[in-house]
Amino acid sequence: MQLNKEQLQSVNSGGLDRHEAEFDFLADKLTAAGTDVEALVGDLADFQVAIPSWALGAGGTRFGRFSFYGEPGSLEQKIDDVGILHALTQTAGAVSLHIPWDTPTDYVAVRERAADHGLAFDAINSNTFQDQQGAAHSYKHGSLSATDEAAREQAIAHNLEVIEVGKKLGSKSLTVWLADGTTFPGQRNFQRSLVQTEDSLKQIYAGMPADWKLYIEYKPYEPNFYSTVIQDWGTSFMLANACGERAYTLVDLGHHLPNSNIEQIVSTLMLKGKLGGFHFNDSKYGDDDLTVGSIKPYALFLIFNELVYGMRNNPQNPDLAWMIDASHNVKDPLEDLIQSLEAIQEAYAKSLLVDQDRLSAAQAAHDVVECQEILQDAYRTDVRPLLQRARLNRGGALHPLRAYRKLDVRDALVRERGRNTVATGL
Ligand SMILES: [Mn+2]
Repeated sequence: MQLNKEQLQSVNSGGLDRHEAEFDFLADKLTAAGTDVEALVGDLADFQVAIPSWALGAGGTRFGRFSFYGEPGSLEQKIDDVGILHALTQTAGAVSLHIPWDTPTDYVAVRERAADHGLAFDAINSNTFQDQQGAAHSYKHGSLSATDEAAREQAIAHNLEVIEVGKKLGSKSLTVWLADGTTFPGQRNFQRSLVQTEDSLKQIYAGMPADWKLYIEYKPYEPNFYSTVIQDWGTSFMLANACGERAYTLVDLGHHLPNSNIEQIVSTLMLKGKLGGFHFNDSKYGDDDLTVGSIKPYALFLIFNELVYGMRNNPQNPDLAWMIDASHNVKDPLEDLIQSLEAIQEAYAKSLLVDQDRLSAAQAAHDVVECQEILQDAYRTDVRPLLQRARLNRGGALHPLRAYRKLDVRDALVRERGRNTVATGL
């Protein structure tokens, strides 16, 4: 299934006059305050976020899984779903695959299908957190950190195979997230686990093409509840440095202990030129995988403020790989992703409004109140007309969620795929 420009134009038409009025009102105000509105809208239109293949179906918890109707049952259908998101929002221009869940059978056809939707293949993800059917060795007691040499070799070989898949699709980076760790004190030797992991990552790094990047994700707990081998940004940063220049830390918003200062983490990493990728989601308690911006939108804005500062002031840091990493248990996955994309664009737009020169002057004058005012003034601005303009300029939907419902996209998917579907890989 594919949405075309005519369908979008017809659902947009009724709302254009109101949009025009709201945009002009906001643009006048921002221009008077010294903002280059056209440049800002251009920045928003250029901002693209990858959608992971596993976010297109209903996820589950360790207690159960309730599937959603019309879920994509193949890689081709997953690409179609991201195509729908991109047509509506014009900000989901890439897909992030997971191997072995998404191993293509026909690479040419898969590449053509993605190109048809205007999609690129972003970072590719390996999986050593579960045993695959017919695998010779189990990851029950670790993969890249395993003391069992055969299991460790198998995990390294899997990552090298994932790189080969990515090469054929045009990916330029590999993301490694390790579930390795322990659930009970004394279960394993911390130092040995770390040494093994570093050695494994170095072997994977050595197997990457010269224009590829390695992203090392971290997480403090879960599925192991006493220790995780790559538990925090410091450990990831240390391992990235040990691997080499093209290895970076990847920050996932949900992979922190409560109240961690994530904006300071991204700031430090960008200063050191070592922030490679970013996974968006939101959480109340832990790695909840909730819709971006649904719980702590101000924290998201503060993080974006540091990301924008880094993008402007830290040429030593590479362009970032942006991805949504979320799971949907009660919502239509596509509606949830539309909400997430909107929240990301909103936080980005607001952070672009922060007057960095004024903030710098207020900081120098130790005017703490003024510093807070500058940030909150940007945060309190309703930037949605700017997001709408960026989408319209690229031929997207004025209101993506309303358009999705008006065009009965989910019904069309159910007609095409059936009601009792389960997304592959979940
Ligand atoms: Mn993640």
